[in-house]
Amino acid sequence: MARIIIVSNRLPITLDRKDGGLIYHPSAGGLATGLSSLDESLDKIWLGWPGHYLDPGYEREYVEHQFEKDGLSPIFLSPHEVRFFYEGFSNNTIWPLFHYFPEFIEYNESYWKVYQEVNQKFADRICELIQEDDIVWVHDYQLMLVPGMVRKAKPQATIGFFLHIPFPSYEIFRTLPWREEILRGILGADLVGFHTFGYMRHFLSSVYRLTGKDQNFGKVTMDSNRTVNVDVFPMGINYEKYAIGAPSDEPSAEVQFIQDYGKRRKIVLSIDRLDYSKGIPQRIEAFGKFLEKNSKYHGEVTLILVVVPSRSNVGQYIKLKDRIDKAVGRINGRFGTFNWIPVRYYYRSFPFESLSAMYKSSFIAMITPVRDGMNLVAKEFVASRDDSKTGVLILSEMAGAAEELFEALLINPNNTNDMVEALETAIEMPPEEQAKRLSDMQLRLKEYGIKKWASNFIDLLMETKTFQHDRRTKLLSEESLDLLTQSYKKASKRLLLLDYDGTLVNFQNEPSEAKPDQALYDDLDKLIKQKGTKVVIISGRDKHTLGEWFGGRGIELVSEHGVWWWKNGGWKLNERVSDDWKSEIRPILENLVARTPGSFIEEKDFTLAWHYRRIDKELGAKRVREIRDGLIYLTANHNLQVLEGNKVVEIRNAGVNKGKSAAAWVHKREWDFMLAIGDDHTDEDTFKAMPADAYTIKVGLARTHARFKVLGTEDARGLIAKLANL
Ligand code: GDG
Repeated sequence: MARIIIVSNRLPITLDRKDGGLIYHPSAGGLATGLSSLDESLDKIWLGWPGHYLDPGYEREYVEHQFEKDGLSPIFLSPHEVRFFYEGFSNNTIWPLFHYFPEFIEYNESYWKVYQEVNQKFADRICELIQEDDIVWVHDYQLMLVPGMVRKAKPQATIGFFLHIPFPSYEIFRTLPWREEILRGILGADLVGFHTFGYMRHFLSSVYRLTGKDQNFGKVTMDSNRTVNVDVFPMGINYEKYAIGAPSDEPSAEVQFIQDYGKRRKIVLSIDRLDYSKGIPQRIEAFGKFLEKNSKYHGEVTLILVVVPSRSNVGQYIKLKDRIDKAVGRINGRFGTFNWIPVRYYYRSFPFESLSAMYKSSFIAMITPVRDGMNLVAKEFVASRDDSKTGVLILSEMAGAAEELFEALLINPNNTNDMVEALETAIEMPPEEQAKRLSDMQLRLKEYGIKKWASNFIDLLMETKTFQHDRRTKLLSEESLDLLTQSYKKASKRLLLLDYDGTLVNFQNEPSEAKPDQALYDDLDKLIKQKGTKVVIISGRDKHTLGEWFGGRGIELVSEHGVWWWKNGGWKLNERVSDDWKSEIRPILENLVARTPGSFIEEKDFTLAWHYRRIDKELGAKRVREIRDGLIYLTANHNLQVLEGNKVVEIRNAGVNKGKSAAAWVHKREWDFMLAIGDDHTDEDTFKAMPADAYTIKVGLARTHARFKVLGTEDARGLIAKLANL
């Protein structure tokens, strides 16, 4: 039976010590609920840190045994690891960086070292547990290297990764000294998920700029030709849980107080973990200004400020707590009366029944983070108003949730006046408008809850895996390779048509750098020495370079896609083509180069090529469009074609293609073995020109007319070497 291995920093159960004994707190977080409701046909194993240090020995074994019954696999961290991996790299480097607080970032080599070690610890445990058909789902910023580490040890594993916090813009991300390692870690997954399209866009842009890997509809192809699918999955909540709330037969004293209080006063509710990303001091300040401006609401409106303790060992959080304490004191001291405390402030967490009572009894939820991956509190408030259809959500446009909850009063958390106005609008909002806004949001939250979020992710992960599998179905297997070599051996008249760039050698920034190496020369020499073997290199390269590299070695050469053929020790024009158009087109391309630093023109006899491998992708796309539009009349008049290749646009005579040359070679004599290898779309013409029983091999996993695929140039070269040494 297929299993899902969920991997997160914390387990859904937290371990603690009380009066010398061990106790467990179950975690009621959204993730735990969502994943527990996943497809029943999947067995689940949850791997993570139990939140408390235990010495190796009896206690650990006991806990492991206890947890195993619930499908939990604890990873124990030492106090040093917690300090450097969790508090250090995760919370003092990545958290501020990804939430746009550069002033709080600590770049520390020792943090990074331990972050790698702990990620490896998680990866090793996954590798111990994983079986064929298992799915691994890794969560969040503490474990960004894990997908890459598992991929290295288990290349065929099915791995998903979801980031719960924002992914920052490239301009911020690039400041991280270990930025490429982090990206490559995440890219070890088959599917990478984010809360919003904005985060996905930032991630893809960093991937492109830092690794050079481009995306196509969210799919990134890696060196190994594996595809990584990147997509958006806004996390939902357990809607029914909040809509229904806690059982009301025996409400606690606290719940009763909250309910009564809500009847007497208009509650503005604020709930967050203690964090500088949540904008708590700014919110208190806005509430103070609101009171200053609106004395008519004194005694009527109360801010209930719940701050849940978090990361209390970290310096920034201690300072923040102090700032909040003082801000609350100032407002209560200034506006409070004997029977009204303007801000009721709680620095602790509440049981679900109290939380639900607060959601149901408040009139306004004021959720104004300066940056937040999603923010589930906003969604929980909206769901909790399912029955009453009253209440108003004030939400920061910097929270991921704002993309879905656009009927909320959206504010900029750095604009105090904006927040004050929103409070005024909310308090005066007519009941019909409250109901309309809430119903629209509720409909969406009900439809896309936590269960759908989790199952959508898993379904797409499986689909991505199937897609990868399909792309690999044509991969040249050992058996096919054996058949190929056997029929090669048996044959006496063999034709080999080989593309050069991207097939026999890898691409380089400068075309002139992609030179043949000695091993390639040796193998080609051996091939042509085998009786009855004809080797033809069919390339888009200019004739000078191709002639310099391969001329006079007994290899047949075709350059510029078929314009020139190498015959009797020199180049002969094979196609009726002209180059009188070049003087008109060249100045247009030169102007383009002047405006696009990093791009350059390659001039061949009957081709002009504009290369843009080194320039920004978006700028490249814009320029390609300009070339197409700008040349439309000129190319029609001169019977030219504009062809987009791999980071190059070529302008050349229409009607010339590799397929024509290939066909000419195919029909030259009665071959009893034919092989064509190529990597890009110009080689598809060659494949099409070959008879059905010829061996046609595509380098790379893209769609092809070829019968077989190999992953990269290494495989193509391996095949050539094998034939050469038969
Ligand atoms: C990260 C991202 C993203 C809060 N106080 C109490 C309590 N809670 C519960 C809430 C809610 C959860 O904690 C908080 O979730 P958030 O989404 O607001 O924030 P983070 O913890 O920062 O989570 C965030 C999230 O991951 C999911 O991907 O949305 O952007 O930062 O469920 O109800 N629960 C109880 N008592 C409390 O006092 N019982």
